[in-house]
Amino acid sequence: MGLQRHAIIAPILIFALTAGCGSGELGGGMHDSDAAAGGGDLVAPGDVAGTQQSDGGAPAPLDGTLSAADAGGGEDAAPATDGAPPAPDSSPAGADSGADSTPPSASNLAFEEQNGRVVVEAEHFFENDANGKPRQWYVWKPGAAGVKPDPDPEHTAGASGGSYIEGLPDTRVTASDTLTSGVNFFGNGGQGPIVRYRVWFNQTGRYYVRARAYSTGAEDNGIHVGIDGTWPASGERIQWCSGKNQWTWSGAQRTAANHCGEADKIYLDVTSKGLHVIAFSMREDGFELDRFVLTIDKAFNPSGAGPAESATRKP
Ligand SMILES: [Ca+2]
Ligand SMILES: [Ca+2]
Ligand SMILES: [Ca+2]
Repeated sequence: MGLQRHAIIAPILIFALTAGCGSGELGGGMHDSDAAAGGGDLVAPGDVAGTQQSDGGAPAPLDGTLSAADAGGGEDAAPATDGAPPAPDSSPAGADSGADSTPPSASNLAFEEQNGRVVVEAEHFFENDANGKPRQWYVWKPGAAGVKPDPDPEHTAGASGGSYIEGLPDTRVTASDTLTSGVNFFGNGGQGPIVRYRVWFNQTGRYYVRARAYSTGAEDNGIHVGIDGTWPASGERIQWCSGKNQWTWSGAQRTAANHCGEADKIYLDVTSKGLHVIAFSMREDGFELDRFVLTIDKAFNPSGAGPAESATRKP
């Protein structure tokens, strides 16, 4: 219970999650400190696994309900469906207002890119896929119970829409904790649990990715991004080093030359107009994602909560 009670019990924006809520993972092993991420074997037996998600008794569980879609995927998943699917809502969520728009998960609605930019709340994915791993993306809302183990409290207070997603449980908190590839660390895009978003592009081009995350340590600060089921090298290892203990934007890529990330190296090439699926996959457990922006303007770097969320449309 620790977590939940800290939060501002303000409006319990429970937008019934439906199809998916999960949160995810942060996978990355080799981070700052990390030791080797190597391809280890999936050790971590049962302890870890998503088993924790539904710890009985806990009040208001993180609504990490798995999306019906991926229910079959991971063993861990035991969906805790709590609620009926929300009605699709195209109204953009207020950027900093704390307003919460209904996730378009129950429909085919896609966030629409306009003027070279699209902004999406991380909690508004249409699909939450554990990808067969003992980690899962969960949606945080004020007062949620959380999933253990997880060393830090919730951070809904400063999150846009009062909500964000996190990869849990988090068993690798410091570099001294065991790194188990495939369990609490996923070195490449697409290996770990995935959350997917529908985006409609009106123009093709190279879109730079800026994501807003909350890192409290050295093993919860990396994630991968991909498009249409592919995980290009330019989408691997988005990294956060500075801006600890607060919501911070990054579009930097962790490289051998700079473990803290090289600016503007994270991007996705959109080669056709229309509907595409943007996805984030866990690199390190304990990673927290609030929202993301795709922009053709390389010089654009969001501040604060960033621009208002993009409107949705039918594909
Ligand atoms: Ca945490
Ligand atoms: Ca971790
Ligand atoms: Ca958010």
